Amino acid sequence: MSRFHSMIMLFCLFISSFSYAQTKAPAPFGPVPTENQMRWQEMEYYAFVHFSLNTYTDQSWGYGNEDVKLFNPEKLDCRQWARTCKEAGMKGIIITAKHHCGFCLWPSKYTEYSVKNAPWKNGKGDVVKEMADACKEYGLKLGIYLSPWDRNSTDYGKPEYITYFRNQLTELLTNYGPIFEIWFDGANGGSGYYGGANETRKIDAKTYYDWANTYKLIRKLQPNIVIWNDGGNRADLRWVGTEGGSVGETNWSLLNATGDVPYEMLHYGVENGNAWVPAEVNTSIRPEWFYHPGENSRVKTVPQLMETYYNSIGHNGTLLLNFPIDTKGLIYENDVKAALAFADAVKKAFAVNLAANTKATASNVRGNAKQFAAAMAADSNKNTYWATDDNVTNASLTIDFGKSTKFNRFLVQEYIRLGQRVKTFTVEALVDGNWKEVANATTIGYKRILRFSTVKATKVRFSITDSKACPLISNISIYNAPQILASPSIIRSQSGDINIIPADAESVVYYTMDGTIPTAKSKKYTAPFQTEGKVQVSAIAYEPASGKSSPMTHEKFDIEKKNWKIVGTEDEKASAILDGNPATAWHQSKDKKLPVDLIIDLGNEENLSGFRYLPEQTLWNPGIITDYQFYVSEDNIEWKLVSQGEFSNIRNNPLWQTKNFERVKARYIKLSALKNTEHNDNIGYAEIDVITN
Ligand code: FUL
Repeated sequence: MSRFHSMIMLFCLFISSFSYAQTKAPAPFGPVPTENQMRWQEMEYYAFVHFSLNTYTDQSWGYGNEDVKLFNPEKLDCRQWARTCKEAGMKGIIITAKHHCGFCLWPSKYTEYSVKNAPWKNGKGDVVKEMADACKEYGLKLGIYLSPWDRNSTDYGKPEYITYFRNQLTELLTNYGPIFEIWFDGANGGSGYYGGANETRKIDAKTYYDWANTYKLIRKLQPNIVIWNDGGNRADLRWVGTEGGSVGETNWSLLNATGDVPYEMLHYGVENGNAWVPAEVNTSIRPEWFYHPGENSRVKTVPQLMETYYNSIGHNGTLLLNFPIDTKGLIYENDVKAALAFADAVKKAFAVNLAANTKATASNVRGNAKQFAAAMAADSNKNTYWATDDNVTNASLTIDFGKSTKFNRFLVQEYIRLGQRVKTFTVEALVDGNWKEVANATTIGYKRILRFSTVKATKVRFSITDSKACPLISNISIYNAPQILASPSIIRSQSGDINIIPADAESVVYYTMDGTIPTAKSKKYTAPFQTEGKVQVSAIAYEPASGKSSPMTHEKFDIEKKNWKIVGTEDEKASAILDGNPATAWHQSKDKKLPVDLIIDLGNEENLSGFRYLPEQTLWNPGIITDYQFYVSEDNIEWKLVSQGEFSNIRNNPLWQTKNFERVKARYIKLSALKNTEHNDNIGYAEIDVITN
């Protein structure tokens, strides 16, 4: 090489390193995640396991007086739990070391109410230890759920309990290796056994636990942990305001460090919040958290779980999916099947990234530098990103497939280490030479997945239409997910009409009423039809073009409600309670004070052995009953009390509540509401039903 050439080369090198140095990486904008939060966010999907004395009493919440002798799983196998979670693609397991009843799954030194006094392994067992070992074997991380509320402890409500609580925390965070997450349930205080006191103890959840010092202790013992706590006691992660399995489409990973956090803030985050508090979506694979044999056929289906996937991981959240451990000490086979089928469906949906190895160009590239080029969003490297110049808050990136390509999913990720920025964006497809918008959305965050009808196009244009600061996009992936048919829903109106509603218009519904499994050869549903008395209906949605069927929906209906009347109200809207439609509700008049009664005339004398209550399903006007009494009468004058108690966990998980009682003949029923979730007098009902035999 001549001297001249080498001089030119040196000059070029100098210029390029100069321009490289000129293109500074963007500065962080607003709050950013800690390393612990980042590690947690990247786990995306992990399990809860609910196991305690409740497993043996068919309860949602134990009172604290249940006998430890009940705990004797014949086949307890934490390796089966870990294997299932691993095969289901999960990255960790959070175990209910202690639920509200106070029973400890580990032999705590500080209480007698634990496995050490249970017949299981002659009191020598330790479920938390077995769980920790199984997690290690399967390469999963371990998390701990420790209920702050303890309905067994004599000291609950007194300062001594805080020492007890911290002692237990210290045991759990010292003896079982690294813990990735600690979970403190928001249910705090209320009635309980409390060492025999059998009373109601109220605490102020914000001050009683002295969380600031408890958090210090936790971080000292487990520096890499993330802390989950309910909204009022701000920690590292936030609840999303529902246990139904979704977080808002708009989902900022931000809250304010102090102040109240109403439902909207939990669900959507706070756009200009001053603290990084990302969302974790917790939901169960069955309606309830603990094992109830009656729910063995109510395990969520693949379409339902996929819906949850898109509404959690696809909405900038993580997914914490619960397995109730059964009485034997295993994850029940139906739940295992569902989890594996769900994992398979996720794998198939995201099998081929159509954006990989395509040409990406952008309307603006930061300093025209290679390191921030559009290609950085399509390079499958989470540490590189496409960035624009500082003053740019709208910009677009175009992916050129090079050929006509079918797709129906768009996945996008921000480089959140420098803050969450994007406020709104659109996705367009170039179809026959014209740009057609296929989706638009608000926030992105760590990960956002958009679903739309399958489109065939040569190019995709992703346009950020508003952003808090210059956008930083670390990944764009495009997929063509196979269609999955959702199960139809079945309702029966007050007059006895069965309505079967398919989830999408293109499918045909087939049904049976004799308990057999419907197929495309069964009776075709065309319009609502009349039924009388007790009936059962099973239905599937079927798509003729592909020959695919949905999972089956099965509903059992008790006696018809044709002659039922709500007594003591002229309000016609009260019929919402009897219309069979969970989406409609009725509320008692505002001036009624608790206890508030609802009386129903069944029209005939019936053999009653239970009742069911479904609270209002919308999030805005709940009026949910927590404490009740249920009476029956033959004449609407003399009443007999046949059931009373609480609807446990109904606030967070507003499911059908079923209460059984000794068989009794009656024509009138009265549900007396004693307390509600809001501590006021608002009382509402979506549905009321009876169980007869
Ligand atoms: C709720 C609890 O009360 C439930 O029993 C369950 O543990 C769930 C994860 O959190 O608030």
